[in-house]
Amino acid sequence: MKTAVTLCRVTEAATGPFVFHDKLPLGFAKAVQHGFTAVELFLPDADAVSIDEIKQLQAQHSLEIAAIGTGAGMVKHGLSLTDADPAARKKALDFILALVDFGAEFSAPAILGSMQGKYGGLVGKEQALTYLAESLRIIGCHAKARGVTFLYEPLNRYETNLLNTIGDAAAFIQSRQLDNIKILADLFHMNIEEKSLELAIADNIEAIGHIHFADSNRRAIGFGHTDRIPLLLLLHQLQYQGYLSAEILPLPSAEEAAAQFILSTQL
Ligand code: LER
Ligand code: MN
Repeated sequence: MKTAVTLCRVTEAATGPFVFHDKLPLGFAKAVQHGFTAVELFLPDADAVSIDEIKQLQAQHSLEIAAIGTGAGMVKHGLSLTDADPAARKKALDFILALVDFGAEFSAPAILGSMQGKYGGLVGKEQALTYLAESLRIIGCHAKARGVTFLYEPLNRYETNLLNTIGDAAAFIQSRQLDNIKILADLFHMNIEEKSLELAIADNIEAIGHIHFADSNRRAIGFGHTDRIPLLLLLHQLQYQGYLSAEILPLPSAEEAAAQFILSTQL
């Protein structure tokens, strides 16, 4: 199974679910030491790190780039695709498109998580879902032209009130006829929202492009109460080809979280 570890360079996300917060050369070195296939990058914006620097680190360490997070648009700049203000929505869209371009340099999809925002106030639910679909249509098309997919991540109810389950996200993508959008299945959110992790995955495997492989308490699996064996057996049986990515808390320490994560991906 392909594995990725999160490298975060966003100071506002210092307490977030990311394993390593070191400068990238050290983060890449630690990813290799622990035996990861790839890194998942969480950066302040598309201009924060040069493409050449990432390409050089990739070549030096033989690591893939699994995905690019866009959440800094929310945590740093307060941007969301469902903002009531059209100028703010446009800024959010441009922020994401720039990260799609950045990721495409490494064949890596970008992710829409917290930048999907929430409905409320001046924006009702239907209107917010329409804003979300309009943006995903533009982003999916933009990403396709650059040879990458785009990942949409349903979040738990405490982070968004738009789409909380994998099934609802898959139905939304299908009913709105959104092309080139895959679902990011984050087991932490799913542990809150789904009846069964395995059923949600099995029912929607064709739509799932990436997995945040986290335990119920957002630590590495084995540090909470998720049973990894049925999950791994199912993913093997379904011939899941995407990444299992360590978007997890660096607890009890980043090193121990990374080591446990690698163990947790093995049958
Ligand atoms: C992002 O991948 C995620 O899972 C969100 O919880 C971030 O807010
Ligand atoms: Mn996630």
